[in-house]
Amino acid sequence: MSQKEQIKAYKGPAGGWGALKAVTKSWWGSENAVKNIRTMLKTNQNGGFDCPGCAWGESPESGKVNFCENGAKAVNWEATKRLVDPEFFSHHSVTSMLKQTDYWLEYQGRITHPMRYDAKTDHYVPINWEDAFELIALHLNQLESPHQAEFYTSGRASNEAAFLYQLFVRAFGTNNFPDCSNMCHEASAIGMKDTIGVGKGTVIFDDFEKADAIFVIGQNPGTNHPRMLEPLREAVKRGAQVICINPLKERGLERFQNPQLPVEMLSNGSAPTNTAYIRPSLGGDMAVFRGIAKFLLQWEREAIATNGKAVFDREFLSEHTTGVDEYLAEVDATTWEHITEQSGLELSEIEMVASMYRRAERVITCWAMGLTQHRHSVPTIKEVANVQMLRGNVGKPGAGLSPVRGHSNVQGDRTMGIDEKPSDMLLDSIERRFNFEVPRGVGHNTVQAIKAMEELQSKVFIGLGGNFAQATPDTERTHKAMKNCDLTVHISTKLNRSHLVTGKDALILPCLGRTEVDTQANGPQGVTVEDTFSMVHISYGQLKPRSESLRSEPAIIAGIANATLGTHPIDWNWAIEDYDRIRDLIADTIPGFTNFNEKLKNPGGFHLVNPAAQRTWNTPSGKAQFGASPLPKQLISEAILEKGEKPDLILQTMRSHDQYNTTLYGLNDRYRGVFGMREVLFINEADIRKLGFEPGDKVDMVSMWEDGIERKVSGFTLVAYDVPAGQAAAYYPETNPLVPLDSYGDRTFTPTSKFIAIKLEKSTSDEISLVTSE
Ligand SMILES: Nc1nc2c(c(=O)[nH]1)N[C@H]1C(S)=C(S)[C@@H](COP(=O)(O)OP(=O)(O)OC[C@H]3O[C@@H](n4cnc5c(=O)[nH]c(N)nc54)[C@H](O)[C@@H]3O)O[C@H]1N2
Ligand SMILES: Nc1nc2c(c(=O)[nH]1)N[C@H]1C(S)=C(S)[C@@H](COP(=O)(O)OP(=O)(O)OC[C@H]3O[C@@H](n4cnc5c(=O)[nH]c(N)nc54)[C@H](O)[C@@H]3O)O[C@H]1N2
Ligand SMILES: [Mo]
Repeated sequence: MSQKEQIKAYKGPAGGWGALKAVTKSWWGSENAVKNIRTMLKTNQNGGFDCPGCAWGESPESGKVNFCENGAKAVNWEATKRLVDPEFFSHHSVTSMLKQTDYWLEYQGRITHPMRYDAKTDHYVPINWEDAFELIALHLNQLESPHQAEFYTSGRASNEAAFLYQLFVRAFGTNNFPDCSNMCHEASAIGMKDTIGVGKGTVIFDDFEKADAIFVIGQNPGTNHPRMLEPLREAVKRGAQVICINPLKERGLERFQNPQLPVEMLSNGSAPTNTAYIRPSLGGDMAVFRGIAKFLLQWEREAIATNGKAVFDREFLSEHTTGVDEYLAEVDATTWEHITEQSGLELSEIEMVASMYRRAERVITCWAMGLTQHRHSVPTIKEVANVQMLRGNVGKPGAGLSPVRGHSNVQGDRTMGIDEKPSDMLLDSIERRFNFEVPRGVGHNTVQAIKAMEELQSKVFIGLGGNFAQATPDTERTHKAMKNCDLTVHISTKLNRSHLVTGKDALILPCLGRTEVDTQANGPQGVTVEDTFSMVHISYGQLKPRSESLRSEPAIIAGIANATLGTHPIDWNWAIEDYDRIRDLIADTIPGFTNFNEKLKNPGGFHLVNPAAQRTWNTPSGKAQFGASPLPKQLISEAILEKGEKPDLILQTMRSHDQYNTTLYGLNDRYRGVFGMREVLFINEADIRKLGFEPGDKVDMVSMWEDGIERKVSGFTLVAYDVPAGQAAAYYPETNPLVPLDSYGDRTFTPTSKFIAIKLEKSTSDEISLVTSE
């Protein structure tokens, strides 16, 4: 492909024929087409399986067949006919596979047998399940302390798997639960807990139909939550405001054509998905919301002076909140100059958005990684909550806070106790139910787990799903840390780079995917998940398992637990004979799950009550609490500035349309007009020239950090793109080597993947970096 063919502006709406074409292609591409169409139709329907894509929810009443292009890709990717079997491993040494791209690795298909790394031959060789479990038990039981093991979880694990896993790990004796959530919505959980007393979103699907205004902040739903586009454009249609805050003009946030509406498809119609679009600097959102608050305060004072209509919801403020005076004093103390400088916006733009906010009686604020992956993400999210509270936009229909979750069960995993800093309530409850002394100390999060392995303190790594080696920051350093381990274990569906970054001993344990029938002693089993709106529902796999040797996640956890702990504190093998038994244990332990099995009979599942949505505040004061933080003085680390260096650009790392986190379905990014390549840097054309380059040139990126270590990726093509000056964007995981391990959010430890200070250099080689660990 010539460069001209690789970079082409995309003119159509999001969704539409492009999406339908992509779905069809993905059906054929999976080499399992007919069955997939049948199973697709069951996605998100009662009796079918839950889409293994994103965590967006549906109205249980809608009864529609709900799926999207990227959900189809996720299903087909899992249902592939290609197999990674023992013969495959006999042909490919670990060293040879390390030279392949991430795309190639996963494309090889589903792993069929448990495998053990043989360092002498540098090949993975088959091992039977019982021997694999014994090997893990041997390693775990010879540790000096249970805190020398790390137990990672990715957000696809079901509630049943997650509950068993945390019970096993706590019975083993540690709270070392690094998880993908540490890199994802950690700031949302902390920020909301501080303010409204609960770390989950307060809205449900139906609220979107009632809102007068919806904010979509730092989120790209056209790619990452496509089913969200329909409620957005419906909102625009009925005259509500949809206000997008994003430095990039994302296609899905501009226009959408619904592939499930024949008339619209045939007439090639499409509808707008926003009524206003403002484009702040990376990390400038707290300043935007501080600006909105400052306008509201100004208008409230004018209203008081003229006896006009109140701007604030005074009743809500006095009855339900504390700290509003301190907060407003902080708003007064923030200067307009600071707000415009940090937000990168004109004051008139903030004023426009503030007046839209003011005119709406019911406002929902949605956000994702653009807000959570910054150093000051917790105060940013609190600022969004502050603004919402000023007008009582929490705990009433059509209004609320809506962090839009990533992985399909990332929220459920936390509910089940995958948490390195568990509440006493959870621990007390486990102790009461299972009669053992649970570990009380705070365990390791993702960043701390990497450091513990680096320092040889942690010696065993077990991953329940995910791709730890590639999803985490500072790739070279992280790979070295993992290689220090005595044992690495990955419970996975597909081959990925984490399997190749082996400890002295290493295992791959292949599991069933959510699309597959899970048969245990008492017959086929369903598993449950919780979506972003706290709806819990059951999911039944439909496809025949890709290999007879696969085991379910709960069965694998039970195998490891049984080998390590025997029948303490439960008979693990008994528990997995029928997952109703696991759900009964959950019902006894986790608040909101009483009569769990009974409640699941309800079509569409059941809703976990969110106290804040009912205006009950589980905070120390018993009220919703304003947080009064000053805006950061500046966003770039002081230590970098002190060195007298200035970055060329601030880089954000994001997802293309053809990927699911570290899983790459293809090399295109249709809506951004990039085809057949991923090593691209989106940058403003004027910036390209200012820095002495031409569009299409190849560059190396070097990130700047306090420790003076050189972090570099090579061979990225400059793409002239509509990005605000001084910013750039590139894909993750290729850019993860640039993210310093110590550059993380205050209190969250979330790597600052949306704010990396970089310099550009003319590319020294034609080679592109593959993110390998050689
Ligand atoms: N198909 C598909 N679906 C997915 C995923 C996937 O990889 N593929 N991943 C899943 C997961 S785990 C997650 S967490 C979600 C992720 O969903 P998103 O958060 O939508 O994912 P990103 O691609 O990281 O996009 C971040 C968006 O925020 C904008 N942004 C970046 N920095 C800033 C900033 O400082 N301020 C503002 N206002 N905007 C900013 C970017 O321009 C981009 O549009 O999606 C989930 N769903
Ligand atoms: N630079 C940068 N880094 C980031 C981000 C970013 O925006 N920028 N985003 C962060 C975010 S939001 C997240 S959530 C993390 C994601 O981090 P992870 O959740 O660790 O990564 P994934 O790529 O989702 O994991 C993919 C692997 O999961 C396995 N898998 C798939 N399905 C199943 C299943 O059903 N069961 C099991 N056991 N395994 C399965 C497959 O083997 C596949 O290779 O990455 C984070 N890292
Ligand atoms: Mo995520």
